[in-house]
Amino acid sequence: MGINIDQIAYGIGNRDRRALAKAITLVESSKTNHQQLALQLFQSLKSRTKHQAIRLGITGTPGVGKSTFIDKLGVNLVNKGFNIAVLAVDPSSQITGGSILGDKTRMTELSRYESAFIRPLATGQFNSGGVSRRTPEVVHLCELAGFDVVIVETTGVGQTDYQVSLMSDVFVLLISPGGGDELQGIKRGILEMVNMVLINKSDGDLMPLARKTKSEYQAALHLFRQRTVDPKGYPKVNLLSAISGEGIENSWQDIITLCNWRKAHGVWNSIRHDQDVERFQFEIKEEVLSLLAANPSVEDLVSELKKEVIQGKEFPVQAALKVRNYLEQNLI
Ligand SMILES: Nc1nc2c(ncn2[C@@H]2O[C@H](COP(=O)(O)OP(=O)(O)O)[C@@H](O)[C@H]2O)c(=O)[nH]1
Ligand SMILES: [Mg+2]
Repeated sequence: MGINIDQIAYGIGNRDRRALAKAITLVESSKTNHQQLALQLFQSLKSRTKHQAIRLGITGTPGVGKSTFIDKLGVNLVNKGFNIAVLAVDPSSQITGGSILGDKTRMTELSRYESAFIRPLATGQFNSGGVSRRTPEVVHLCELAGFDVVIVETTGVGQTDYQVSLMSDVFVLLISPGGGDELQGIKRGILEMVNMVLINKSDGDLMPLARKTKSEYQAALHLFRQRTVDPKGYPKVNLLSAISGEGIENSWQDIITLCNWRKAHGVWNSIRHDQDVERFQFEIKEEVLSLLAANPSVEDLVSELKKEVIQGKEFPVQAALKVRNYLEQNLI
């Protein structure tokens, strides 16, 4: 396949969806020559634009209403004149091997609009919970392509909440109304990451329970130290009915207030810089590990040591130190 980077960059600048789709495929590719081309593409795009989007991460258990929410919020934003990119994952795609139909159909409204771009996240080697190693670059690509809001939907499997929080300006947790048990079961770490908790399905008979859940979450979040990068009152806890649309505009205003406050207080960019450094460090580890995996003598040593660990002849830490010693003597 002949790939013309200038042509793709030009197409992206002209809002050509096919050019953007091609670019995403390139960025997600693990082939070395594709990675080089992707780098060229980023350089080309960065020389043309400094555009920043609002990057929105949405997490919550399957069935809580994330896709319904994104569909409604997206339509609301498109009607305000914004361009929206959605990078979505369908939990069933892990099982069915890549089909995103479930989610596509659930964003039926939004997908009708010219100014909305909905894309399934690649499933692959690094995939868990729908986030791949290159998803942050895909988000960045959409940003450089001029989208005003880039939304990433994840199911929070494994480490994905953390990863998505690193690629988001605003990280939103959707929960459904439930008793205190719900709060007990929630991973504590996530409450430290989120900027907003939306209690979805706050409608019909669930309304009283939703209000109770709201105060429980407010109380739980109160126990955390006020973040210096957030204004008072954040993380927000709001009631939402994605189906009726009740609470969507209100939550969007809270997102805007948070972003504007951060820009006015000089923390908008510093948060992004911190995220970039984290990502850099993560990538170093990945690169070093793949370098080691590609070295036959290291691989032999590692598989030998693995056996010894299993047989109880080596402690895990001791075995790792042996690998380190080997590297010091032979590679570095
Ligand atoms: N009652 C009610 N049901 C909702 C609401 N939002 C979503 N649902 C329903 O919950 C189910 C799962 O929604 P979906 O958006 O696919 O959840 P996701 O797995 O988190 O993306 C669907 O049947 C929706 O119709 C809501 O605000 N109220
Ligand atoms: Mg979904």
